[in-house]
Amino acid sequence: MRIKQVELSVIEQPLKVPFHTSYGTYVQRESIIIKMIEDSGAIGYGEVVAFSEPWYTEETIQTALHVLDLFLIPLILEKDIIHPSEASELFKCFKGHHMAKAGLEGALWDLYSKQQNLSLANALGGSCDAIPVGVVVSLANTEKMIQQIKQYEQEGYERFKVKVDKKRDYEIVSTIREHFPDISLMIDANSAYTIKDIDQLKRLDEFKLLMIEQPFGDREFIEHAELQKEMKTSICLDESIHCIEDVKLAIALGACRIINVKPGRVGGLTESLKIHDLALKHHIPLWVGGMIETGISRVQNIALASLPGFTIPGDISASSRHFEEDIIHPDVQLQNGKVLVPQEAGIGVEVDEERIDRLTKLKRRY
Ligand code: OSB
Ligand code: MG
Repeated sequence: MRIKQVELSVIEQPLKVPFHTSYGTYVQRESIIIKMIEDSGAIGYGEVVAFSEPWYTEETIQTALHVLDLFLIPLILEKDIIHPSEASELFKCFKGHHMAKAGLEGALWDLYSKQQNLSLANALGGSCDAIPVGVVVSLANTEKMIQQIKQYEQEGYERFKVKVDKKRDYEIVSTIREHFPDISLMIDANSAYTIKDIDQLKRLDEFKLLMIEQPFGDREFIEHAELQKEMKTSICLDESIHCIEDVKLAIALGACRIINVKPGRVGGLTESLKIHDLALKHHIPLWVGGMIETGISRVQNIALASLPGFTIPGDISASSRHFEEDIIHPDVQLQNGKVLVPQEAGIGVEVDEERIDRLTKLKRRY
């Protein structure tokens, strides 16, 4: 593959309803859509999943534009690239900025699988046709969270992740369990706790949660290990895992029993595959996390989740969970609690350029 042109579109979409986490509230979503054109005229799409603010990781839309512009795009333009993993090797000369790198690498994976006439899922090594998925319930008053779960249960979701904060964790989880004694339920703390809160967290052991996601800060591997030793409930790491070395560290220390993989956070699909193979070897179940992203990332995430190590339903909700309309056709929909894995070559869906243009605030061509 010889990359002739890269186009970046910064788009902005309002969320259907504000999304509350322990970090703060998201009301609109800015994203960078990457369109890559190869010599043959073939087109690949990727997405940079950084947020506007550096709450979740250090990266933002603006830092991503900066490193794409000055450092990453020049590395791949007019180079012969046989396989997307070569790009992730090239990118290693620049530190960090995983979401910017993953955006480009995603577009290369789309181009590569189109060239090979394979679905992205097959190109990655996945084989199933449909995957069970979960949904995230944002922080709200408890009554509203119960209503949300009822609605999502009717829509067919099989796993429910509830955002909690330190003040209301017990109240939220106990009330949900009273109403839904048997659902597959987990919580995501987004680093709201510290090691001093171990006793408070241990009280949640009685609710048979599927897992507790990222209770402590992202560098607190030792603290997570201490907590995991004291709790029956599995700990899952999200923000802590930036690369395969973080997975090795987590396994060596016993910092978690489950890992959430987000291609953007770990620098792309190639790194996600490495993490997959290592986790499989160590019997660490995986699931694919969500970033309130557009359909381009959603279908990429579905392809990744079709690999055998992804045994827990991920945050791969339908397009309609966050947005009135998606930028892909067909958009992601639930069928009997599952989403279908696209079978066409590449990401396997049409990208709606017209809609992207309507949402675009800034466009750059290289
Ligand atoms: O921690 O998984 C997270 C959304 C924004 C920032 C961080 C996280 C999330 C989610 C995913 O929980 C929500 C979704 O994509 O539906
Ligand atoms: Mg999380």
